[in-house]
Amino acid sequence: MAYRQLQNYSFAGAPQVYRQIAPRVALGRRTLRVSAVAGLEKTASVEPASTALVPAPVDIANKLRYLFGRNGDYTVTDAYQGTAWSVREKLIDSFNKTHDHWKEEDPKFIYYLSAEFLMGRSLINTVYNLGLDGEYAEALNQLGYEMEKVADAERDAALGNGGLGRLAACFLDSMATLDLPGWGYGIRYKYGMFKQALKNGYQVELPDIWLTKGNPWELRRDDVKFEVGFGGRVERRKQGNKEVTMWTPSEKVIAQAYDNPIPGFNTPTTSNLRLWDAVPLTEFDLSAFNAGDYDRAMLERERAEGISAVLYPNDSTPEGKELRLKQQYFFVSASLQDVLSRFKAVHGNNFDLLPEKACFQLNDTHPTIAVAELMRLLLDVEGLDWDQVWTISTKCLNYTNHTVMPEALEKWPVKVMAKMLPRHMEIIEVINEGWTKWLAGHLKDLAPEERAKRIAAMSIIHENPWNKDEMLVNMAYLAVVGSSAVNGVAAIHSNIVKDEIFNDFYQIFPSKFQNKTNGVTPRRWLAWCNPELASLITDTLGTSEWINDTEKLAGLRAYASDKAFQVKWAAVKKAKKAKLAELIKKVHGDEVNQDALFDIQIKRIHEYKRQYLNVLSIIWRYKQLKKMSPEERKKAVARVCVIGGKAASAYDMAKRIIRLVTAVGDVINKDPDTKEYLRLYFLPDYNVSLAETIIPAAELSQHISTAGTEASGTSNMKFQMNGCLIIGTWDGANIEIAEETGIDNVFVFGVRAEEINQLRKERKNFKTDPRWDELMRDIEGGMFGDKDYFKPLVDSVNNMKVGNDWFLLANDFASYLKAQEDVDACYKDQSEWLRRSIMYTAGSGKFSSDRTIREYAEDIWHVKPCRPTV
Ligand code: NBG
Repeated sequence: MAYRQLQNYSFAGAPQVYRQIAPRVALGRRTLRVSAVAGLEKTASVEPASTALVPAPVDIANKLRYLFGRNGDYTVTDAYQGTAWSVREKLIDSFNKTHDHWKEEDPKFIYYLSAEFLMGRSLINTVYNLGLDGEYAEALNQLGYEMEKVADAERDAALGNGGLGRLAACFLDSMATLDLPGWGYGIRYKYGMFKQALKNGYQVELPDIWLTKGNPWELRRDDVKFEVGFGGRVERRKQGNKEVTMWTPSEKVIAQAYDNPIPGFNTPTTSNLRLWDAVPLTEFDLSAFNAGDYDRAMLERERAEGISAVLYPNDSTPEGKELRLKQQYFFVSASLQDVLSRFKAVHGNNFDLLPEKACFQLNDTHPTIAVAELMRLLLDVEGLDWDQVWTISTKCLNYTNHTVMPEALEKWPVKVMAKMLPRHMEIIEVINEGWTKWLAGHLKDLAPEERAKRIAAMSIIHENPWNKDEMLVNMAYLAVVGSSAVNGVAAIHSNIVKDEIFNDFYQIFPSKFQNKTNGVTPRRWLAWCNPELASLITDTLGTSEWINDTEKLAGLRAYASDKAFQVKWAAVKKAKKAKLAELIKKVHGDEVNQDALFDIQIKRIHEYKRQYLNVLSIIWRYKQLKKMSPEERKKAVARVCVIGGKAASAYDMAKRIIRLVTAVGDVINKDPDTKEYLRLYFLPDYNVSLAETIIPAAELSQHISTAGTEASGTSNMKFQMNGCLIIGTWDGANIEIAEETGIDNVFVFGVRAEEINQLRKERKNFKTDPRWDELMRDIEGGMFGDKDYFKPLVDSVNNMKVGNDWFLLANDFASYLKAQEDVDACYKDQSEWLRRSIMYTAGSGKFSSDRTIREYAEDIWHVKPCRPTV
């Protein structure tokens, strides 16, 4: 590429002062191996020396000296920083090789659009995935550090709320591991998921300031920026005999790209998560500053930065917050512009080819504005015709539904949308007009009244059922109409999607609907977080191939009843329990009985997930223990119960549940009669890293949602992989886990999804169990203090004049206690318990996200592996 062009490319739009120094800097760049991703041609005449040539300990010391000014006397955080910045270079080498190859091959790409990516920590995952673990562990040893401790100094990247965001992270790992050309696209939130602390047993939320020490795992792409506009007006002008639409936004920001390389395991492929940061169009309003108006001078910066500042916690309350829509449009627009600009660089304006080169997966409704934005870019910016654009767009887009909770199926008031995105609102109106017209034709055989009813029920724009004066845009309907494929995330959930949530649509387009049962990466969730179990499995199977091919775990079934193997299996679990005990000691100051059954429930706090039901059973256990003689108690199964999870800041009932957990724990853990036999701890600030410590140590885990409410669950799969038994309802992926593990090995209880509607209607007349009544009286009567605070919680499930026990805790209570008794009986027979535990891991092959991603690639994306040559 000519030098001038390079100069223009890199510095277009840069302030004058930078242009003056451009020649020097640009010359400097010529010596670099410039990545294909940035859209630059290679100009390299000199190859930089790879850090692979520098021994790792020296490289770590170099990084500390030249990046941080440290000269010996390192802290653990230093050791982490030096290691991470050193590993980063190897990651970038792999990233560049992959992207050079992909640029050459020009395969079809999958773009995973998600408002959340819950990545957790990167160091361990990166060194293991790149096969550098031995080298860096040794290097750290030479510097006097242990890899595990050093890795602990990393802050979690918590750019997600829970399951949906973590799923996106697992998917990226699998896409890279399977050599699938694909990127994630999202938002680089400055503040991730809030940090949770406890104050007197109540949740308090603190900001997650995760970028203060820099982020070695990202690369800012100064040459990848796009303008994103909001508000303003739409005009039409004649151009020749064509009418063109012009949208003039009243506000504009810049989306600045940051790349986060994603290493695959056992492959040279390193793919990418591109996150967008919002920055102002102009740095600073100098005229306002000169006039002494400092506030105004800063205003644009603040307004822009506000867009990518915080991750929204997923509240149970309906969201109507404009900023959230702004965030959604911001990242979707930048991502689509980015993809189209790369497409055009190779294929010019041959947009009919787009569906063969790109497809987009909408992770829930959050990125659904993509339907209108892709239309707008192709119509208004590229000048294509409506019909052509609609065909292209629907071929490129697919939508995954992740929840049946009506409050999470986003609907935006037409007024809000029209003000913020006037052109998109027009486009959605035209889509809806075409859609409802088409429907009228399709349903022509129905009686007029019935037809009108069906059309109204399927209209993308509809009345707010709670406010007749307000019209809403139903984002899920927009996604269904505007996509090629729609999928649920577990078999039962996909059936609910077809039979209930989108049944009208399913009847019309049955082949559009699919199931893709979730999965989790066996790297992070078994091999890297439980290396002891991983090496036992590898030794036993005689191969580590199971890490890429989890179906091979089935080979463990042959050892499930083998006593010698059970002893080894038990020893690993014991070691992991000791680690969790250490953590409990650190947080709560208590020693726990490490021979007790470790019983865990970790997930977001939500009424449908029923942590409350778990607490009720713990109180019941406590009361039984209290009644026993010391001799009888010795025969009881001791339990250490752990509950962890965050409550959305505005979710009042969830916060009360947390307080109930801590209040019950305060009583139980101090009681000298029972504390040997029962403990309950709330572990604050549940996040990915905490899960990596807790899950390997768990013996029993609780997945006890009301049947039909948990779309899939993914922690259930992580527990299963780590040989943890499950007590659960017939819900989400529990069902498939039970099928793979052997249903008799799972403690299943509770009513079935098909019964729920009827039972809800009859709940008022349901005859509650006497034990339930007793517990309600205990909590209401102040057995755990805070009685006024707990009153609404009791009322929500027990006072039918106030709450309606929507999640049917009372209906499942008795069968839950029975299942808990079965757990105790089984635990007393350690050999049987261990047999089951082994059967869980052996049956977890299906739940690798590699399997899930392979299915998406084959059935929805039609994207093929493209592996760089080493
Ligand atoms: C969650 C569901 C889980 C599911 C994950 C991943 C949202 C909106 N949904 O059951 O509650 O496992 O998505 O699919 O976070």
